[in-house]
Amino acid sequence: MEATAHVDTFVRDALPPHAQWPKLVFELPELRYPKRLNCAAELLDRMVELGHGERSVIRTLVDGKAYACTYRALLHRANQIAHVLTADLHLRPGNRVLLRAPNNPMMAACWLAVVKAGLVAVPTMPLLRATELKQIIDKAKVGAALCDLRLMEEMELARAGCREMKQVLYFNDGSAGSLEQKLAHKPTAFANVDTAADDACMIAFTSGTTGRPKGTVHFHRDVLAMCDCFPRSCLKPGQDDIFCGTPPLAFTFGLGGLLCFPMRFGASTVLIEKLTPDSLLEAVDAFKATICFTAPTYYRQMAGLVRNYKLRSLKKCVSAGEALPDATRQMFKEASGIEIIDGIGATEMMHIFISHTPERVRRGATGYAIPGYDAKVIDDAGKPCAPGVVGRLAVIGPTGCRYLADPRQKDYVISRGSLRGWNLTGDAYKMDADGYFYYQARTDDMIISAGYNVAGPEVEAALLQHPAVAECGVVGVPDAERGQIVRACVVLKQGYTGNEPMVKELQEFVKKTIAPYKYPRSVQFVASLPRTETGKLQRFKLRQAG
Ligand code: 3UK
Repeated sequence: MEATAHVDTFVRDALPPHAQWPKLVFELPELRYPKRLNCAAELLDRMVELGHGERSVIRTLVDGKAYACTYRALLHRANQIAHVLTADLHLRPGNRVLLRAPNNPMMAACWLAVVKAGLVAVPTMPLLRATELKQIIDKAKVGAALCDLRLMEEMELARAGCREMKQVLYFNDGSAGSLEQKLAHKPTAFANVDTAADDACMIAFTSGTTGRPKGTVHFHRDVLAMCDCFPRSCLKPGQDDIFCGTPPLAFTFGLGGLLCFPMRFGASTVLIEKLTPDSLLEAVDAFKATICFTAPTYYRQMAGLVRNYKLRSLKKCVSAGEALPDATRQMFKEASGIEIIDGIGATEMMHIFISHTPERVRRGATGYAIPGYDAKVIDDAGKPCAPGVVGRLAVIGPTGCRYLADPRQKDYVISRGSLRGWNLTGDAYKMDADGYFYYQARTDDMIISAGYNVAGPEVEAALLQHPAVAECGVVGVPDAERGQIVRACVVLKQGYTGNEPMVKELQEFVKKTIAPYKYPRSVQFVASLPRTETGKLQRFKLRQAG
């Protein structure tokens, strides 16, 4: 490794043992990075040097009115915050800083400031509670936090239980002692810390549904690699694009799609704190957004609302976080004329590694391994499966999994044999002869009923083709006779009634659409489905519910 710029080497010391590191490949010319690199300087200072200073970078609503901030204004703001971090909070390179806010300009400026100062950002989802925050603070030994004033309550509860957390500054707050007040008199220039390309700049915690959260360590180089892979080969943005969408900046899907990608290309991003399918469409219209990032459930709901909006500006839509059912893809295309770009990414891998351009879409497939990455479907012995055979997804590329001091590292990165250094995402996939990958289920979500393997998402995809079904989730529930049976939890569209004839109709519909043995023996009608902040269905909650 290159000489670190970190004075506090806690993160470097808590990286996995070398034998368990992912193997990285940098074959594409655009991925050959210098040994010393500060990714925030590349995304911000360098873009101003290249002449983007007076162009808009962040757009938002202030009291209902559109407002835009330029690259130069963002640079000045981030530099001032960096001075507060070093001069007032006395933080030293390598120290961790918790970040907590909805998607807004200050959250973006704070992330950039932390990274410019050679500190390690620990972004957290706005909805996390004190117990979850405390686990993260303890695990990453976080000593300082920058937090939106409106998220103060849980922050203070967490802080009270953590001796480690010594300093918290609040922002979006004009009062004495706030971050805004402290930065106001700081210089607008800052000497970025000259970090190594493989110094950590961020710990992203997984939005895991079970077990203790895992911290994934990402280097300065990884942030640029995510910008130089999926966007360059699949999304192809230009400097006039306006990005918009829902994923939190604390989720790497959102950090890339709503901050780093637009900045890498000199484009701009719309940051709005709370978005519903309706208000997202409104924002697209109001800001003339051209690119949208969100989860499949949003596209499904937006398909029904699109006709209320003009949407003339919108050109490209990216879906990730969970499988995009083909029915949703077709519904959205009929309503908007846009072919959604699906992509699978993971917090461990930083961003998307299998995807496609709109022209190269294949129905039912997530896509192909994007340039820079390679992917295989393997069996339990680690051998590649024949086309069409379901197995475990393994991937390799310029980014890979490094858990912060966690024995689960050996479950994600293969440490033996010919695929040593490849990442196992925990997904069951199959590949066709042309190298397109078809999502089946999470490997631990496969339903085994009377000896048959059933993938919940396949049954969901079938049900979603029925005109009465708004949304659904399919899980396995214990059954004395069959081990497990397939249960569908269904949200019906308005005007349909969840009664016995409807149960029968949905069951018959599934039997006609896919192999009959996969039909849901149990159908429950529910008002809504439990989802995470990132739009993922919480299957464990469906399994637990009666
Ligand atoms: C699932 C998908 C099918 C899959 C993420 C884009 O979701 C992201 O990261 P997470 O760590 O979850 C990773 C897991 O989510 N998944 C994500 N996308 C798809 N399954 N089709 C998809 N298109 O199980 C994966 O292993 O929360 C997504 C970019 C950055 C991300 N962090």
